[in-house]
Amino acid sequence: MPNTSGPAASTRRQIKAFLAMFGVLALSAATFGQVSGEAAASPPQGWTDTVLPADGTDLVLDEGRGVAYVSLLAPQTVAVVDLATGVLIREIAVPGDPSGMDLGASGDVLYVGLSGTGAVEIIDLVTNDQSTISVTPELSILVWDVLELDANRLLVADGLNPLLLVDMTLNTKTLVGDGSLGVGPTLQRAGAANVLLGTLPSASILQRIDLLDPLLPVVDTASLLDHAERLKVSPDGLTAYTASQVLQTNGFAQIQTIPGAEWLVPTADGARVVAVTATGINVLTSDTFEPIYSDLPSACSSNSGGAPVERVEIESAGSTLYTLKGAQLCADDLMTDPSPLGDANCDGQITVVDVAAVIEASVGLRTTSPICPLADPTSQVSLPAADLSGDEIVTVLDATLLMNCVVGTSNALC
Ligand SMILES: [Ca+2]
Ligand SMILES: [Ca+2]
Repeated sequence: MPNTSGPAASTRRQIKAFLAMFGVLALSAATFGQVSGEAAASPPQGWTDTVLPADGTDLVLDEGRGVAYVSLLAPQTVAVVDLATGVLIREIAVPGDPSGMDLGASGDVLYVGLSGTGAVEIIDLVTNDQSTISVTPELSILVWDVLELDANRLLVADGLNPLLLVDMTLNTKTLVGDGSLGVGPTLQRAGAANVLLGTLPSASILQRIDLLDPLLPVVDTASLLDHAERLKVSPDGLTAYTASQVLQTNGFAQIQTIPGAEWLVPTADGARVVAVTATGINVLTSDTFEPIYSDLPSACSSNSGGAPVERVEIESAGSTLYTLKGAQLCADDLMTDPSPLGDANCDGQITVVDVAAVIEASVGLRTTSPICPLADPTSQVSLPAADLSGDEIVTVLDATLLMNCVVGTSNALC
């Protein structure tokens, strides 16, 4: 029930008087239109989406060199793209169809699975030397993915068989795992003790391999998951993500589902999870899955038609999301507050409604929130959006500055 008397009502009368002073109370928000366009968070400054010579298969970020690697089947090359600008710097030719890739822990070696050739290409990123290791006849020629276990050992997957453990020092090759592995496994490290495999949608199986046992046995299996091939693992190795599911690495008990998510990607600090949906990007806390940002427009989201999203990666600072979609590599800024200055109620428009909200906040009738969207848009304002004066508090000065914006009186802020 709304307040009709007492201090709150008195304050509301003062607010009405304030607004009336500007002669705007009777005017609807629509009269003023939108001062600012829709909230936009992408792409990062200086970035132009990359158009690759062919569809990409895998995406690896090499932040040490400030580049991304994209494997390109048709020209049999690995594209090297500048992470800051999106410029295609060069292509590295490989002797086969490049599939899954892995950047070694040293940061100086790129492993590239070669489908159709039954081999792994090892690219020394310091010297640019290349060498090739055959993984047949133990595996088929359809090498799908490769993962470095340590500087001497690789795990290699083809579409159908157990994995192959390649010891590059001892020059040995050993089949590991078991014959029940599903089709097209994606390999991901999960902490020091585990490797996870996520397979293609036909079975969509997750498996955990115990690295502490020399036989590398499969110790956990879960099936019929939501796109297990989109497997991601939290930095601490304890949480696995499929397209829309959050699971414990150990045993695959489900922690949470995120309806509508097509990809779930944890940030390197473990604090956030980015959910890519058909309509945009949501940033959530990783513990309680509370929204931090919702429906950021994506430069390359899967709703824009054409090729499916093949890979999604976030760089370690958590500020940029890279999306490989067909022959396009896109980047989205995840850190920009999507609420423009003045949009105190986080609805994407700057109107007289925001002025009223800021006045209410200035007299204690609303609390401030550090982020959009607001948990309760009727009792909160976004502090970054409401604080036009930049002094970290919301006062009547902010309301005055905002009113100037809304009525079209220019100031430095609008
Ligand atoms: Ca607004
Ligand atoms: Ca202020």
